[in-house]
Amino acid sequence: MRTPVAGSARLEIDARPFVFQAPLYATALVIIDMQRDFIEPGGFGASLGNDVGRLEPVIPVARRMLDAWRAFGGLVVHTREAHRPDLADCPPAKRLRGNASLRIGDPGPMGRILIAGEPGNQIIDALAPIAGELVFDKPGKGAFHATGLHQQLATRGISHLLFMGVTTEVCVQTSMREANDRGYDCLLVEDATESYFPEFKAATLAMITAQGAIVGWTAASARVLDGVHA
Ligand code: TIU
Repeated sequence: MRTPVAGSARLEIDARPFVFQAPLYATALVIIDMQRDFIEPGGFGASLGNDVGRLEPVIPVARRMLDAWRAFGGLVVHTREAHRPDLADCPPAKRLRGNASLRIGDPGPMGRILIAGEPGNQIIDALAPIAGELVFDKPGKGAFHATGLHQQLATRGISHLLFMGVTTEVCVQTSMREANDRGYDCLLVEDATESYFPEFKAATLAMITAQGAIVGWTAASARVLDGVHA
């Protein structure tokens, strides 16, 4: 279970483009879509023609961040990109887009692609949620679209979000922009997020922090952990 965080614990992170400050009790760690569908062969990411091995280096970094955040007693939120088995929450435009070898809902080696409850839809073992953490199935790329995330964060007094997960320029960036528009201060942990396309990751980090943190902040995981003053 989540242990109550001390009221005086705070973050002061040496981030880009400038320092990111927040009370620990008002900050949640949001882990986007670290599910087998994107990270292992035979899932949605691979069906789109991507080299899923590119995402692997993120796993130990995300695990270190998660272990530390749990030890600090901070709120943890996990998301999964997931659709209902009847696909009622999957717009045909999403299902039919592109030239995937397997489409959402098709049977694959890890069960039906991107369907809630299937083996491929599970968060990888290294980052599996524990009691007291929030888990949201999201039908869109953004974590706030058609989920109760905003309300759940509001009832817990959360105003600041640390983002990790995959993929940087798709579900992570979309979620961070949604959060920014809802009034959260957001920081993306640079080495705990990855893309199938390195140039897209670099561009995302740059555009988030440009124009005086127009979308938010970024920092390496070591800077984030150095910046927690419990
Ligand atoms: N295709 C791709 O890069 N990403 C997704 O489809 N979903 C997420 O980013 N989770």
